[in-house]
Amino acid sequence: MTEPKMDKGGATHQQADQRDETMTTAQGGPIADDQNSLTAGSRGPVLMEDHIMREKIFHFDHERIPERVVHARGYGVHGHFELTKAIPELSCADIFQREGEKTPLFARFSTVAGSKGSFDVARDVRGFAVKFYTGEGNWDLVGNNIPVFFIQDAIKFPDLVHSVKPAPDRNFPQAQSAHDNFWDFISLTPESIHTTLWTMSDRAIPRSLRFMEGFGVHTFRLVNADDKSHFVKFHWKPKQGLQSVVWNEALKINGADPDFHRRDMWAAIDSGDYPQWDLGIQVFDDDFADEFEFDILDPTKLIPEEQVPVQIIGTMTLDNTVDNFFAETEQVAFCTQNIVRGIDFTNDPLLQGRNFSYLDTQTKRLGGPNFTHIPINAPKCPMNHFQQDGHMAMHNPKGRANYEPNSWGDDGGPRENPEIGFTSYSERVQGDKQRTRSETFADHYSQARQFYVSQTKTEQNHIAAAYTFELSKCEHEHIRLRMLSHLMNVHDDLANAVAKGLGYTDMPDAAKPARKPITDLPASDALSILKNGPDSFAGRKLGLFLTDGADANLVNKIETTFTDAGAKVAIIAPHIAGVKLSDGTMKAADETIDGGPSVLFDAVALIFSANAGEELARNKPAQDFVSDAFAHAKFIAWTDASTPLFEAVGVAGKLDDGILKLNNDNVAGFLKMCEGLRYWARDAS
Ligand code: HDD
Repeated sequence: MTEPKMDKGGATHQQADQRDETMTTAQGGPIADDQNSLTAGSRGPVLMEDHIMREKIFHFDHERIPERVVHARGYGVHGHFELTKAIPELSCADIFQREGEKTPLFARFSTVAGSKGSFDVARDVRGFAVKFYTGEGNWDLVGNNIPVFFIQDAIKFPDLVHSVKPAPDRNFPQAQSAHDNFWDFISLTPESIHTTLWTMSDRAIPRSLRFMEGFGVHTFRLVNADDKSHFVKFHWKPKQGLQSVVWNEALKINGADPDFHRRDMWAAIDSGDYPQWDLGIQVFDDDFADEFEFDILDPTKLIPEEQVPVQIIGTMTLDNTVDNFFAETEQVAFCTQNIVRGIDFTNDPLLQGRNFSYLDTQTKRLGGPNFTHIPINAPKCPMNHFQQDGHMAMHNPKGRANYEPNSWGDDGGPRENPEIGFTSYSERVQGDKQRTRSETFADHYSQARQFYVSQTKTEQNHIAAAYTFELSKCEHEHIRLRMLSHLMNVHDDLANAVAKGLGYTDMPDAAKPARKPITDLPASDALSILKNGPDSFAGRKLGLFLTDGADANLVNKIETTFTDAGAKVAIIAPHIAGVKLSDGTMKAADETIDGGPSVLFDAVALIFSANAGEELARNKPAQDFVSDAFAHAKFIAWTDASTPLFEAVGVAGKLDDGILKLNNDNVAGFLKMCEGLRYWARDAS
């Protein structure tokens, strides 16, 4: 017999060499016929003794495990973290000691509210969870793409999640917050208002998982070898820059490609365009914590980067897709309590509750306490303990000792090690046992206002439009008005814009704040997406719409110019077989007009032969291609042949500086324009 083979997904196969290619039962028995059940005669009943068919169907019946109660729809990929700045003075964590050292990791991005089969570009928070397989055990940084959270205390989490998920009687709406239950809960929970500013912003509809930030949200501790502690907040900064889509576009993307984000991640890694994020830390001490306007234990607040700068200490590179989605992405079990020596918790009540919840949920989801034996969850450093048995035990110690202390000497198994073992930071704790929320958590509007004033006008408009959209989906007026009463405490402009959008002329009374909001917090540029976009089109995608006879020189020049700049070019054509260019060469298509609407691309170019324009002007998907690109403020390149199509959709009279008539000499100029990603002046008008 050969040694058992272990694949990445964790299956072990004990197969004789000569049977490597032979299909077997799970018991290893070779199968002669996998097409037909065993029957009594060719038209007779199926026999109970058909152990092959019964085993196969039995296993199929058990293929599903409970989906995550939140963050069910996710996409995981492998990568590594490279330390660029050692921080031994701050933390003795092994991962932070040696510059240039790489630590393997697994990252899973997710939406929160939708079920596993929902669509990718829902308006939602995105999960941003990273499992570092460090030399001293696994560290899970289970964050989001938004630095604040809806609630301050974990005891409210089931209510928050119930409110956003489909209502229990009708089981809709799926994967969205635009409904009464959600806004009813939010409007009765003022601590959530700040986070809704973020979820109503374009942060909640990212263009790609590659183009969003990540945040550890809570304040954690870094502890050095002398047991000196600093507070820390963790940040992930995408090297690709920030970018989101607009709401009308998101709605259409979900129809055109419900897998938009996962396909984008898969394609980027598959083509060697590995996404990268810098890991940043905001480090501060007790003095800062005492002076700061808000409580650093309150997860509904952030610390502006202008107040505590983000120091970059390393880079995460995602460079490998999974071999098996179930084995890796589904079975990965993140737990906030997975920390390592040198990192510690704080008393943030949300974090403390999470530390209970994740272990509990993994036990249920993965069926028992041995989920740490599954390869994706197992540490990659040595692991020795006396935990034993249970469902699916796969690491079973040899020998007699399964307890300690014991006196079996060298055969006695693992021993404690005070030198490198985990010790908790010895924070002084005292107080009365009670159920109260600290007074220092009571300001719910100031940072919401700060977020709003930090946005560009375009982004402010999008926020107001999003509240208007969501509240318009609420059937009950008292819920809409209650939300308006909160927005009045955030900013008059926002409240007035939403009231106007909803069609109200009389404003309700403003909600009574638990603590008077601070109205003069300075704007923080770091909070805006548009102020932090990339200055290149690299990693973005041009939709190149062609017909037979399109100018070969121009087409080839566009392709080379954009791909040389690190962008992708997708060819859209009337037929999937492609088009014959003016020089007689064939150009294969990636999409047809029906399957490749402009919402799937960051910018578009229309290169038609002279006689194709009239026909396309009567083609509805072609019309939508142009009118959507125009409505979504995209840069558009065209030639004369597009004129009838422009006329058909009313764009001909509105040519603006985001629309460029293309020739062989200005392709580079078009690329330069596209580096702006969107022509926002059109959006405003
Ligand atoms: Fe959570 C999953 C992030 C609050 C309970 N959470 C989950 C995931 C992410 C987050 C990224 C998906 C992990 C993966 O990809 O498998 N959660 C957050 C953040 C929070 C937060 C950033 C606030 C700062 N979560 C939170 C609270 C509770 C939970 C307060 C419970 C009291 N979260 C869970 C969970 C999940 C989960 C039920 C569902 C599936 C899972 O854990 O593995 O335990």
